[in-house]
Amino acid sequence: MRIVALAGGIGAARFLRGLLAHLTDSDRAAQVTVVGNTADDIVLNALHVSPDLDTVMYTLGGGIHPVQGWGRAGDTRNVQDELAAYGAGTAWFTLGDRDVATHLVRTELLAGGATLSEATAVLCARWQPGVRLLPMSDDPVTTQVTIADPTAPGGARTLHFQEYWVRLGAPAALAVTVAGADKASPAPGVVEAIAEAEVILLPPSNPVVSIGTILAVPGIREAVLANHRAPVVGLSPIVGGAPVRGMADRMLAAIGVETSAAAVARHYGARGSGGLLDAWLVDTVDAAAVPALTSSGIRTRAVPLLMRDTTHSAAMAAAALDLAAEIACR
Ligand code: FO1
Repeated sequence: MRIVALAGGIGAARFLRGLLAHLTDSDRAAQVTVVGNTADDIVLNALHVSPDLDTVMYTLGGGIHPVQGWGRAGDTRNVQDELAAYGAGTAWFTLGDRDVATHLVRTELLAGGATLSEATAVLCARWQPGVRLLPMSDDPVTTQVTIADPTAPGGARTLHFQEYWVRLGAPAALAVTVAGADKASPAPGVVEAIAEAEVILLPPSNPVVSIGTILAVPGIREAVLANHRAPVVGLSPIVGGAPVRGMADRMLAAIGVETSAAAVARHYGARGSGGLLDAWLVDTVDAAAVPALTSSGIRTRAVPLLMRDTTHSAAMAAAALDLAAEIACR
């Protein structure tokens, strides 16, 4: 079975780990292609960091820092400390020593003319994540967030997403822009993978700065909509009115969407009325949303969505694929 997932960072990576576990247990031959968000990418000390690609690669490859959900397990911070001693680091963004090696390899490849896709393939050759990991684009796309700042001209300031999220802790946001998206193209293989998919999954990632940024690359949303054979099944990143992790509530507020499992589903839209979703999984605490969403054309089911361990995320993946199978047999 050909599965495509549009993936952001930690939530998506943990879900994908469950998906692969479920596919193995159920002995279902499947090729999983992950289209990874690159709008979080940042260049620091001349190193190109791709947080969402690395989180998927490390998580599925067995190298992730298990508590942080980003960076490498067992990492140290000697480079970070030495940079600080030179007054040359970015203290608010931690690059562990092992993680730096990943960015050195990626940056060296890019400097030699490789594309981000080519560099990602080289890194994945080591990590063997068990999925085909494709950047959403090889072109520069950057999420920027505008916040109120009385000291700034016009009373507002626009920041790189990482500075907004990591340095400032994601205060209330006025706007989110995906710089460069309009000039970007889908990376090689992305449109083809979506076109040939038998199931398309939207894991529990941030609807605005992970899934939204992927869909902002011209051609990607269109490819999903054009594939009428593949059920599109999403899993809510919002449980009981709050994001399971991260700052999705502030990002949703910035685009005028309520922070609820139902509102995010409506934001993605029902396939029947020009939107993306055939089906949507909400957590059991949000079961009250099931009837209205289902009658709006999005087949909805309530299942536990908290990924405490791989058993939970595998069960979520099973529920998503079961829903997809139900729809495919429609
Ligand atoms: N997140 C933090 O909260 N603090 C950090 O210092 C930090 C460093 C970092 C380094 C490499 C990397 O791949 C990710 C890192 N992240 C850090 C997480 C990152 O902000 C998020 O993974 C995504 O960009 C949002 O999902």
